[in-house]
Amino acid sequence: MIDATHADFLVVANRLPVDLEPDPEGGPGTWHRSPGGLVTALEPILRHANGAWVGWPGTPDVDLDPFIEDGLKLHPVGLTETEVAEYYEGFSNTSLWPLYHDAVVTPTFDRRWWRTYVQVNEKFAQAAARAAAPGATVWVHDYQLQLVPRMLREARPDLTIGFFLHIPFPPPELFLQLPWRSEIVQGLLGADLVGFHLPGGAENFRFLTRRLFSASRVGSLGAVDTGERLVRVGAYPISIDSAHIDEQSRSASTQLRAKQIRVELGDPDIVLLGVDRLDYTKGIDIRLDALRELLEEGTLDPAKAVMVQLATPSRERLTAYAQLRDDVERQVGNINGEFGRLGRPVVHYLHRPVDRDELIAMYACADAMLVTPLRDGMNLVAKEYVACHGDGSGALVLSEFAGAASELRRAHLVNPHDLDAVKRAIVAAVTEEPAVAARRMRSMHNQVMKHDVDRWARTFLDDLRAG
Ligand code: ADQ
Repeated sequence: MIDATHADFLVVANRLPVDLEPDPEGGPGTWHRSPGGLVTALEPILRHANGAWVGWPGTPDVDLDPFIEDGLKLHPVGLTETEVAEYYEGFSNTSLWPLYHDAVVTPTFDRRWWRTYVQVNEKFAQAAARAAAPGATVWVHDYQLQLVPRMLREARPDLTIGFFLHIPFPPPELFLQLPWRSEIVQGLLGADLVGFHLPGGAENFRFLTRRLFSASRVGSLGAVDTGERLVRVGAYPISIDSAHIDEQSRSASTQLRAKQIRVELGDPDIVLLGVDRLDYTKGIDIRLDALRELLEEGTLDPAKAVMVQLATPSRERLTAYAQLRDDVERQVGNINGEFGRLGRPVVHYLHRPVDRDELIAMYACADAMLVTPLRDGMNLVAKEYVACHGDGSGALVLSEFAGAASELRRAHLVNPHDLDAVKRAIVAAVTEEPAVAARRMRSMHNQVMKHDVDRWARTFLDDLRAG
């Protein structure tokens, strides 16, 4: 058991950066690091700043004391099966997630889910209040925990509290549909600094503080004055561990594996790639529709082009996700049934996570990356692909509605609702003159190398502490 009271820097997120793998024999189970940009970026800061992480260990109905794993201090927040169903699957992922992503699936508002969301946010706030040293800095993450800043401030007014939203913050006319809109905005206003990926999200939030609480805007920093306190609001586009990915993509072993993958795919002229959580916001169906039409018209030759679609299982107990899986798998089956040959499908579809080395080799191998979300806070996949093509190879088709589009301006930008435009963008990506394509990729590569996840975290934390 560790001393639970003395972290000077605390990260609070729905999930701990480790997963508990249950022991089939009924033993205590083992911990595995969950790879993710956030933990990679924050780990050095956590280690140097006497930091700790508060989060759910990913398995319901386990009650754990704070512990240290691989040198990181972790404070588990236990959730019951009902809390997972109502706070996480219900309010977070069936109310907020679709509402914040332009209501591409109709959000469901359920008063019981809301009450559980409040109750679980209170649990997280209390765990953070117990773990933080006097005057500590606390960084709260994402849409599952929007009430925590205010709850935590009430319990611990001595703390400096930051909040970052990893998904888009919707336009006011959508947000105002939420029956608990005032409570959510009040919750966020408990922070000293509220961060979004894009200036548009920050502006939407500022508008709501004026509309709901008559808060006034102050100064050029975009702070809002609640009457009691100043709350700063800003845009902090997240990124990736660019140098590491760049280096790994250039290594001999990655390059060799990339060549092998191409051979395993039947040595096609064109390899298209999609990498996503299997989520209805990601537009996987759109790119498959575009591919099918390009094959039907003969613009792409099934003997020469293949597509690899990696789809990590996600939120599988939710109806919209089960439906999406059925739809995507039917589309893949249709395309392969019609255009594949023995031993040579057109779409290679893997419904599972792929290990990091293999993923980097796939990025390196792909001639064009298809990133076509209907709405996405940032989209790290687009940046990871770009980081793997510092040599100027490859091409990126990118939805205008991914946050990444505001930085990756030289991508083949596309409106994912316009199927003809998606088709044109794919064709442009695979036919562009190599020298022109290389200029695009190099310029985006420079951008991603300069703006990495470390810079993102430090900028946010510097601004938070400067307040
Ligand atoms: P996500 O919606 O999960 O993140 P994204 O930003 O693309 O979307 O991150 C996904 C991560 O998972 C990437 O690092 C990717 O490499 C990895 N991944 C996806 N499929 C994989 C597979 N089959 N195998 C292995 N790895 C896979 C949310 C928001 C985004 C925002 C991030 C960070 O929805 O908009 O960019 O948080 O803020």
